Amino acid sequence: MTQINALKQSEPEHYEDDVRFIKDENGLDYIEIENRHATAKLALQGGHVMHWQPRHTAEPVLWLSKESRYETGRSIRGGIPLCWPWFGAHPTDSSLCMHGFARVTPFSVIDIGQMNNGNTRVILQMKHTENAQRQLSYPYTLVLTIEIGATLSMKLATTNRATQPFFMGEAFHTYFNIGDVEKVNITGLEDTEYADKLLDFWRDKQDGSIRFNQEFDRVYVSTRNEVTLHDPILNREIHINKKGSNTTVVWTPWEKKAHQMPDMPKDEAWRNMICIETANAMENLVMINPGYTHILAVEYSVTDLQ
Ligand code: TA6
Repeated sequence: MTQINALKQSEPEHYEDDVRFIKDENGLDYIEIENRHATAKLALQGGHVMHWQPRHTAEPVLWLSKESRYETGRSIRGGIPLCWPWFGAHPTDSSLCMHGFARVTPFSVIDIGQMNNGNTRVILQMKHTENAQRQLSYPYTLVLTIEIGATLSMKLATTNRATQPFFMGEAFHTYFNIGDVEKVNITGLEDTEYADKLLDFWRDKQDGSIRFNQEFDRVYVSTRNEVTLHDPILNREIHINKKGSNTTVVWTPWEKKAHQMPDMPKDEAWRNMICIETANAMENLVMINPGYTHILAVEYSVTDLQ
């Protein structure tokens, strides 16, 4: 093993676990986490994981727009936005915001602590704000459990507290940090049916692995497959393993659409992100019976290539 690899692979001998609570000038709350396996940062608004970097890999795993705005009621561009209780446009009311309201709703900290394996576990619960109640009057609880270590585990638990069934859509709308969108490829969705949002939801089957040379926005349905993002520039693979999800969404805005988005940089930064989203959408909506809980779960891991 070369000296550099030896340094990169080694973990600090004695590392103090560290959790810092921060409030910014807009009054938004964040938690910064350092443990012997990784560093992370999350915003309490939206239960939004903004940053995660295992110590063994040279670059952050999540992409975060340098033009993102950190304001009450506005979603952060990048990291892992939560789409809940619908994915995409609201099924019947187009006046409601895209991807639901969870990503702009404050979460409270239920628990945070170190685990025996050195990981840090954070448990957050979405608050019942007036804005949330206006958009969804059902009684429910939404709890997000995040485990930060050499892997990143996310579990979004929806409990139906009503007396009738509850239908919903959801996603971890994850932005991955990559070397160049024209150089990466995605495996695990071969032969999977998709709806192409750029072709009025035209249906087709994925032919081989996924590569990019233009805007791409596909909803892969009825798939529980593990997906791997191969990045020859950052010399790593990112593995996405999921449970409780039957949909995987893949999206790059490409240059024109990226430059039309106010919270996306106007330079070539769009090349350094790809969204691979662990979801339940379209024909994969989830029905939760009264008193039951549905969990959307995903685990991210990174393999550094020699
Ligand atoms: O998941 C892909 C997508 O639905 C795209 O169509 C695009 O709208 C993207 O989400 C970002 O949505 P946002 O509301 O975060 O700007």
